[in-house]
Amino acid sequence: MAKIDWYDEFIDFGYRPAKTDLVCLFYFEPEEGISKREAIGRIASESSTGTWTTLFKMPPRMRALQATAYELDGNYVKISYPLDLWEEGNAAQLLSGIAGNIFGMKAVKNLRLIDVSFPREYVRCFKGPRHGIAGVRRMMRVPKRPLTGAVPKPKIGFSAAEHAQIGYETWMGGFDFVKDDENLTSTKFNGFDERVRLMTKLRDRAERETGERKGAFLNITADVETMKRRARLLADSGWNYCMIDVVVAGTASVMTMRDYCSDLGLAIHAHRAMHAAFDRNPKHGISMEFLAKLMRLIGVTQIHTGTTVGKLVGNRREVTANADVLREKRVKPLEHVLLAQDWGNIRSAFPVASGGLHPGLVPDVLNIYGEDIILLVSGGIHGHPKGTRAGAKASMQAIEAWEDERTLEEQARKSPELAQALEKWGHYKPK
Ligand code: CAP
Ligand code: MG
Repeated sequence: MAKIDWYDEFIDFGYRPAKTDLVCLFYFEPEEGISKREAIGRIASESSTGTWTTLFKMPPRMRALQATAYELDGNYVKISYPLDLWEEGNAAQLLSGIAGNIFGMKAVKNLRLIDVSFPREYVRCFKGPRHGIAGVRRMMRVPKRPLTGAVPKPKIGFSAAEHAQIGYETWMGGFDFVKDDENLTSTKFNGFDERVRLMTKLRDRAERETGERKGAFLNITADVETMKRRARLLADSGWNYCMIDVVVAGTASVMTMRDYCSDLGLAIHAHRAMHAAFDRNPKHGISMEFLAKLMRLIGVTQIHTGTTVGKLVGNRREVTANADVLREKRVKPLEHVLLAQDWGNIRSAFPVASGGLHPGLVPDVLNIYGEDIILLVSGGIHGHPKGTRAGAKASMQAIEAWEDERTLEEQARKSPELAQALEKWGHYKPK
């Protein structure tokens, strides 16, 4: 009988990846009745040059474009892809291959893309972040400590004027940034242009009154032409950042906006809303570590990476791995979690810790991340017994305590705002 499929031709345990190959690490579980070999052959085939059946004609040179499953360790497999499969500088095309049809294959019950090691030749075709951590620190004139910010809460519903006023209070409490929430763009009650106009006025006032640089992550997420118009308005109004919901906007539009914003001198705050739809189930989907890596590659300045202690999912191991992927020049491999990555000339990106934080949790977060972090304390400043400004002050006092290696309780003796925050929340971990 004629052979029906050729999946086994995508497996070679003797293969050693070339330096120019792109290597993926997957976790997989075959469907009942399917062997591990059958499963990994299908993953390698469907993500590269294969199809479900043998073909009448195939030019022999096409063999050189096939992916190879070359290392099997329990339910983990490494697959190597020749560089020529991939278009230079096209992250969307990459995802259609290594994170495309394979997630829907009947033969595979669960499949998770854990990490990808990009060869230098591939990395070189991307621009990465325009500023890097050092560039942002220069821009904000904050050489050392964690950078701080807050979202007005409740997350959507304020008028532009109310929003700007809360922003002003946040800045006056000592914070560097005011952030829009992910679902606030331009609404009837809080139009983008009006928000920018009012925020600009109050930013100028806060800068005059404090002598500090004040910034904002204003959410431009929309179709690309609208995002461009909003980015121009921000640059014309003297802002140095914009914010994009990068998962829902998609890699193609983020790449376009990276270039556009870079010409305008704008850094990009990346909110990851929707990430948990594909990274929460540890057996299936795409890891957060890889999303963070992809976003650094295509050039966001910073991206949300979890807190461990706050209200949203993400354990310490994952959060630390995310931070390494974003900040290190050379990422060390970690079994079943990370592959080695040499970033070459790509600049670093900031991790962002947010979600359910308050002053009492600040030292926990900083113990995990260190000081190269954007720390967002939102509900945890607006819920302060004395209001937003006092809440921001309390958070800055908590940072000071951490920097000076004092406990929060010791610091609270000379910092009344922190004392009030601790009275309300203590070290409470929200759910
Ligand atoms: C934080 C936040 C962010 C989350 C997103 C919110 O507010 O603005 O969207 O941090 O999650 O709406 O929840 P709070 P992540 O500080 O008031 O909780 O950072 O994990 O992507
Ligand atoms: Mg939010």
